[in-house]
Amino acid sequence: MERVIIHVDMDYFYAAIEEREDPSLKGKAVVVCMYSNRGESGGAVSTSNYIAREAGIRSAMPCKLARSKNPDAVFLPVRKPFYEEVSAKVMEILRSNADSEEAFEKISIDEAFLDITESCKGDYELAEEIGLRIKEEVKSREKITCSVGIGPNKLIAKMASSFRKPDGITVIKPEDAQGFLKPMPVKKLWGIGKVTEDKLSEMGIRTIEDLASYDAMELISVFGKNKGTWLKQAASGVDETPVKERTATDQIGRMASLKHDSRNENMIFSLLNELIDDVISKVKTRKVSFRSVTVTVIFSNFKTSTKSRTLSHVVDDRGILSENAKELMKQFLEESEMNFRRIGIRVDNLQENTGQKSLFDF
Ligand code: DCP
Ligand code: MG
Ligand code: MG
Repeated sequence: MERVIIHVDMDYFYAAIEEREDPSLKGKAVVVCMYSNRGESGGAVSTSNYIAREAGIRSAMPCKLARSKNPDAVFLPVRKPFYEEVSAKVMEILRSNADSEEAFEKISIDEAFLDITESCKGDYELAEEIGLRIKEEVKSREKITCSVGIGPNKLIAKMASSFRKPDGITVIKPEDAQGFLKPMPVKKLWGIGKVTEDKLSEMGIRTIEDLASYDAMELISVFGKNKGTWLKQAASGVDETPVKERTATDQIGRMASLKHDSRNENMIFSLLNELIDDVISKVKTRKVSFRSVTVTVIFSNFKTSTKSRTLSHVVDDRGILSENAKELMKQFLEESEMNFRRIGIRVDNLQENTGQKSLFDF
């Protein structure tokens, strides 16, 4: 039987929770900000409700800029642990609607895939009923809305859920998948980043249809075998990766002292490189991927400070680890004047590699 997959993404998640908690926010522009340790001026927007988006306020934008776009908006600080609790409740509702416990995959704090092939017996009308039921259940129990996408694979389901937002549902049958993707700009293809988008643009490829009809060998010659093949398949609406929960485990980290307290970059970065090697070799042995990178510095006065980064997807790549770790370390060097005593690096949000290549391995 052909698969039927649902993707659910919560609407303006953090801001929606804040609205729910404080009804006086209803009707106002709400912006949730991640303030840096430099206070309000250094923060970036986590998310905003749809009223705030009308003024052009977007995730990752400096809060200062957001404030200038709508001075009347209500700015609130992120309360991540609380949002995690709400997320856990939502995820339980979603999981209970999948074919089985295992036919469920949470991919971020506010999104998950559900395989519902068995429950709907491959029938898209039944699938839509399940989608509507999920929306209803989330709304009545958690008082927030979500958008649902249904399709023959994860790629189509994911792209369908963002097609009508907020509070939408989009059902794409297998025979409609190509037509659904065709007119979209390539950057909308799930998994395509800015670099790839620019490269494709140079090649004259603008829409997903352009990409789907492009010569596969040409794509392979430009992007290499894995990515070239993936681009061609994804643009044609093909994605065979299974819905499978990746079990989160602990973390992998290493720390070491500098030979003597110092701010010497060569010394710090060469030790950091050794630590990266150690961590990556453990990552490879354990066959896991990670989604966040944390760098710790213990200063000569024993004060400890950490900086983390969450990546857009899970990886087990040395280059990406190294690039992020080095950038974080550079920030430490720029922001502090004190000598470093010890440094550490850690990866977490670990997921077991499924053996099957995911979209993001390319
Ligand atoms: N988030 C963040 N920083 C970003 C992007 C997102 O902190 N740069 C957080 C806040 C979001 C949550 O993750 O509420 C979920 O991200 P989404 O991309 O799903 O965005 P929203 O749920 O906020 O809005 P949408 O209705 O577009 O899904
Ligand atoms: Mg969302
Ligand atoms: Mg999301």
